[in-house]
Amino acid sequence: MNLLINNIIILSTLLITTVACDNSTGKKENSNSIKKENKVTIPSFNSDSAYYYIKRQIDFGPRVPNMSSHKQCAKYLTETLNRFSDTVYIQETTATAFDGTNLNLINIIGSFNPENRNRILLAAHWDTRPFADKDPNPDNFYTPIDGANDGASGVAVLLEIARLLSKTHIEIGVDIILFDGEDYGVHSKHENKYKDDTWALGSQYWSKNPHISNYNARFGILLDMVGAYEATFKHEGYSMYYAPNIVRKVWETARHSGFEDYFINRKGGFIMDDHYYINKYRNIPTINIIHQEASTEHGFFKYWHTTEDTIDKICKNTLNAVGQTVVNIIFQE
Ligand code: AHN
Ligand code: ZN
Repeated sequence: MNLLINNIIILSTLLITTVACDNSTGKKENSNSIKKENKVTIPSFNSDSAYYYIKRQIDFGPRVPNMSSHKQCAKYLTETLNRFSDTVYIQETTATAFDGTNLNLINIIGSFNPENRNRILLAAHWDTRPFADKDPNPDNFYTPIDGANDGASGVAVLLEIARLLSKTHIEIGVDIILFDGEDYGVHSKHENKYKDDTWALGSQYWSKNPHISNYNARFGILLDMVGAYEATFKHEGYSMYYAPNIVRKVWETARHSGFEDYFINRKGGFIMDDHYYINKYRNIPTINIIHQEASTEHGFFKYWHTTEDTIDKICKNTLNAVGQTVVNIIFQE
C-alpha cells in the first residue's frame, strides 16, 4: 500500500552522468577511469551564488504546502538539482497537519555517484512556515513568512554545493535531500501546543520510506537557519546524543578553516528537527547545524517565525562559513 502512495520519479539516469563528468578544464573524464588523481583541489564556496539561490526561492513567495508558489518552487529546485547532480528523485506524499489540513508534500533528492555505497547525506528543509506566530505584531500571527533564513538559506548552501560538485570529480556518493513540511508544526497559539511529531513531516515520511529501500549513509548533516548576520552554531542536543563524533569532526574542520567565530564549542539546546527522525528511524548519525543564541526568548535568531525573516537579514559571510566547512568535510572524506 505504501508503495502506491510513495510516488517516486527518477528524472535522469546514466546519460546525465557522462555529461556531468565534464570537468573545469573542459576535458571529458571517463567515470570508469582507473587513473587516480593525487592532487585534489578543494573548490571554493561562492556565497554570491548561494545568495542568488536564496533570492530565487524568495521570489516565488512563501513555500507553504498546497500553495501555488510552493509547487512552482518545487519545479525550480528539481530542475536546478537535475542540472547539477547525476540523478534526481522526487518523492510525493500526503500528510495530515496538526490542525487536520491535508498537505501535499514533495521531498526532492539530488544524488551524486548513486552507485557508490560509501555516501554522505546533506539535508535542509525547503518549505516555509505558514504563520508568523512569533511576530511582535499579533496581526501577523497567521501570515506566511518569506523564510529567507528559515528554509531558503540551507537549501541555497546545498544548491551551491551541488553546483560545485557538478564541476569536480569526486569518488564518494553524496545525496542532497530537500525536505518538505518541516515548518508546519503546531501553531504556538493552538490549544494543544505540545502535540508530538507535528514538525518535520517530510523527513518523517522519508525516514520511514527512503527513496531507495535500505538507503544508508555514513553520516548526515542538516542545515537549518545558516544565513543570518553573526550566526552562532552550538552543539545541538540530539546531534550530540546520536552523532557526537560527527559534531566534533565538523566543528574541528570549521575551526581549521577559520570559522571558529561561527562554530562555537558550547552546548546548545535540543531541537526537534529533520535530523531527529533520520537518527531515530534510519539510524544514520546525523547532526544539525542550526543557529542558536541565548539572547532571544525562543533561543533562535531574532526574526525566527516573523514576517521579518527576509533577504536583508542574510549575510554572505555566514553562508560562506557554513558552505565552505561542509565542502571541506566532503573533500576530506
Ligand atoms: C521546534 O521549535 C519544535 N522546532 C524548531 C525546528 C525548526 C523550525 N527549524 C526551523 N523552523
Ligand atoms: Zn521554522
